Amino acid sequence: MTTTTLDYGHGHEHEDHGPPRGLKRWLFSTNHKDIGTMYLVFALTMLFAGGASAMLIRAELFMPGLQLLDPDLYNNLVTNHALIMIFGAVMPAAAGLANWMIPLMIGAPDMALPRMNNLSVWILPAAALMLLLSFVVPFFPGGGTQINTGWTLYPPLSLQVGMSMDFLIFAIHLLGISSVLASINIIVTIFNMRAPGMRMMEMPIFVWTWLVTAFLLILVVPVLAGGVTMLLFDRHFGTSFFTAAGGGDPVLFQHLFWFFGHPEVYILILPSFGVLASIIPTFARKPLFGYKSLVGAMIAIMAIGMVVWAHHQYTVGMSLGAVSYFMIGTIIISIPVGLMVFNYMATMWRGSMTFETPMLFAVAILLMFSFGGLTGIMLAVVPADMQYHDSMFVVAHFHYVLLPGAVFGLFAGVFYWLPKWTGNMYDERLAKIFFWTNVISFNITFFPQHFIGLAGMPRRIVDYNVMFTEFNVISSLAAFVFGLSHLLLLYIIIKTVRGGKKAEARVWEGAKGLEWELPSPPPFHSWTTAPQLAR
Ligand code: CU1
Repeated sequence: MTTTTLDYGHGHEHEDHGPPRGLKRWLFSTNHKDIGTMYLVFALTMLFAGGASAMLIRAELFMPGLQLLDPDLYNNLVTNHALIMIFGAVMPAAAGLANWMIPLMIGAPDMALPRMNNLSVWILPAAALMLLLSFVVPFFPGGGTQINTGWTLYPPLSLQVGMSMDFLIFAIHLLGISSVLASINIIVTIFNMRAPGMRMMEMPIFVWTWLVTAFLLILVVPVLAGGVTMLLFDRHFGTSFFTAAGGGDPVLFQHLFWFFGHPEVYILILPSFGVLASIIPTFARKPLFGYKSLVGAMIAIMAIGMVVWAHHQYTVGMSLGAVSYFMIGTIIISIPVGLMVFNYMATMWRGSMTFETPMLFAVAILLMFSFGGLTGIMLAVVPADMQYHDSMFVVAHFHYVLLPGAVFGLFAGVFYWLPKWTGNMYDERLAKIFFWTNVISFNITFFPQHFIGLAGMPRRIVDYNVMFTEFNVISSLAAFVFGLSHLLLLYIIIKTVRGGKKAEARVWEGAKGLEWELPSPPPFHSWTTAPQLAR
């Protein structure tokens, strides 16, 4: 029998038993589970960083005339809140679930490119440092002005920002490299590492959602990288891509940004919808409804989602033909998205449902996400959007899309899989308290913003008219509860990781979904014929 000697530079005499421990275990990790954990820890850290900026934003908007923050600092916080939540919290958390679950779901020993996997995750702290620098540099002497553009970084304003914009552009480059590497890894893993006999149309839907997401990322992230690189060239190297004085066009940047920005919404949402496809059959004790149509819907979302971007720019003065096309395309997207929601509801139909925390989140997600979808249709309509554009209504809309559609789905996935990851059961009572506090305070925070938006309160402005006071007070108070509720989430997770009741082998008692979802490899001949696989 051969034993492997692992030498990490210690020059130790003894044979090494097992994988490296301590810091080296994480630093040099090529293990999909450890890397998944690192993604999740990073995401949780960023959730609190992005949450802190949200708390400051809501504190500033608590009352008109407060002016706790300098207006540029306020807009800097708006910028950072978005970037940290999107690139720091949601995408890495989804990547954490992908790393943990995709190899397990397709019966692979690990990701296909484990060392690249290590690189993908360890680029993130560097990118976070660049983001942090972009935020704090203006506070040092000679640091220039703050990033007051919002995450959309539109020129000409972004051409006038000081050196913090350069740090931000570099952060976006790093985050983009990390995402593209991770996407390549996921695609190669899914195409090449499935258990023998497992066909594409037999993969769990979570794997499918990630396959589509990975393709979307590879298609659109380089366009954002190109856009911000052109911005960098305009800022420092004398080009005029976006400056009218040099023959350029600032609206070109908007097209490049939203060519990335709209599909990005699906990048954030699809992995969470994959989580729902795992959770709902388990707690409804029924097979997933309409597997093939779900795969088809996702591919349709990817295809149509890439050609509707300019619905974010109706007010820049496009031709009637152009805005009509983008309006119709956007409305058509609601069909495959609605189909996914329908299939999940049909899965629940006449199921013997129980409402453990993951399922509570799943049901709440379908309700609230559908509401965000409906306000999305309102915003897609050109003449109406002329009124809603850049109002708090838009803020309310996309928070109803992204919290239920992305963040809550990730929470649900964490609760669903924590017992599998840690071997311990989370505290169901505390988790339910978290669910209700979280979801109720979320709704009280964002629902009133529809009203003040429709009444004319603009977004990304540090102060507002007294007529909007009441709803802003309600929104801020609920936001503080919402923010604090995540401390309970942190407590529940730490408690589960450190111990607690041992999870049973079949965590979700009598759950049918788990059988096909987490295969302890069945005999190959039964792979395709097992009744659990027949959908
Ligand atoms: Cu969009």
